[in-house]
Amino acid sequence: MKIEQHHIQDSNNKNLKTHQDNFDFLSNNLTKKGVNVNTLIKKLQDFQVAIPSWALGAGGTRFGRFSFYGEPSNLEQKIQDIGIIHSLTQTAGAVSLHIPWDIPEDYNAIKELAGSLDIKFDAVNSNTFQDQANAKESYKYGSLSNTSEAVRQQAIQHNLDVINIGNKLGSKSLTVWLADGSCFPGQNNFQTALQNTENSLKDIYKGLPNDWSMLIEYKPYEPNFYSTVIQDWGTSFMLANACGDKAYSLVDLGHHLPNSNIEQIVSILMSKGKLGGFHFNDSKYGDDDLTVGSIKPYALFLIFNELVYGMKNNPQNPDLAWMIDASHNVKDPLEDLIQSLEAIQEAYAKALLIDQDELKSAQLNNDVVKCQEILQDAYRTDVRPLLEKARIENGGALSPINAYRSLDVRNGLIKERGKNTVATGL
Ligand code: LRH
Ligand code: MN
Ligand code: MN
Repeated sequence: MKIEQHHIQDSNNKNLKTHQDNFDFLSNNLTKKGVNVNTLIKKLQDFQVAIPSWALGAGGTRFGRFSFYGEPSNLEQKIQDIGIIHSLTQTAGAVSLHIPWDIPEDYNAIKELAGSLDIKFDAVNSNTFQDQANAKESYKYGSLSNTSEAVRQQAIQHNLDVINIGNKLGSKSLTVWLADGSCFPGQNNFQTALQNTENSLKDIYKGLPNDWSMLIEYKPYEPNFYSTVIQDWGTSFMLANACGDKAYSLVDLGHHLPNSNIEQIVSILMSKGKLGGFHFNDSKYGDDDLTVGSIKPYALFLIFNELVYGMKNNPQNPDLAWMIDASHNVKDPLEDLIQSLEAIQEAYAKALLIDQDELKSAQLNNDVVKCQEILQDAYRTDVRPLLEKARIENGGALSPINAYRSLDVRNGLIKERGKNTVATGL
């Protein structure tokens, strides 16, 4: 199923007048405040977020999984689904593959398909948290940190294979997330586990092409519930420094203990030039992988404030690999992703509205009230007409969710693929 331009135009035409009125009102107000609306719209248009290949089927928990039917059953169909999201939102111009869940069979065909849908291949993700069929060694007690040299070698080789796969597709970064850790006190020697991990990462790093980066993701717990080897940003930062200039930390919003100040982490990593990637989601308790902005939209805005500041003031930090890492059990996965993309763009637009010079002078005057007013004035602005304008100028939908529903996309997919599809992955 492919969404044609005229489908989108037809659905836009119904609400174009209301959009234009809302846009004019907002644009006038912002211009009076000194905001360059065109520059802002261009920034929104340039901000593209990768969709992970594992988020296109209905997610599950270990208690069950409920299908929405018509889900993709191979990589080609997954890329087609991203094409649908991208044509409506104009924000999902990249895919992030998880290997071995999504190894391309025909590289040229996959590249051609992605190219025709304006989709790039972003970071490739390795997987040493599950045993693969016919694997010689088991990751039951860890991968890059394992006490067994043979297991570590297998995990290192897997990462090198993933780089090779990504290279054929045009990816430029490898994301490493390890489940390694321990479930009970005494099970692991913390120092040995960390040292083994550092040595293994250095071996992978040696195989990294010059124009690639290695992104090291951290997470405090799960699936190990007593200790995790790369538990926090400090450990990730330490390992990235040990590997070299092309290694960076990756922040996944769900990978923090409750009430962590994620915006401060983002800010410090950027000031050190070591924030390489970002996984968006939201959570109430842990790594819940809920729709971005569904629980703590103000926290997301504060994080974007630091990202915007860092992107402007920290040339030592590279361009970031942005990805949504969310999938849910009770929503149509494509609608879920559309909502996440909207929340990301909204938080970004609001952060761009913050008058950084005014904020700086209020900070220098220790005018705490003014500082808060500046942030909250931006946060309280309804920026949706800006998002709409950015989208429709690029051929996207005024309201991606409404268009998705009025075009009856899910039923179209069910007709095409049938009811019994099973997505691979989590
Ligand atoms: C781990 C994680 C990591 C994995 C993905 C499936 O919790 O965030 O990024 O690759 O989920
Ligand atoms: Mn993640
Ligand atoms: Mn996660």
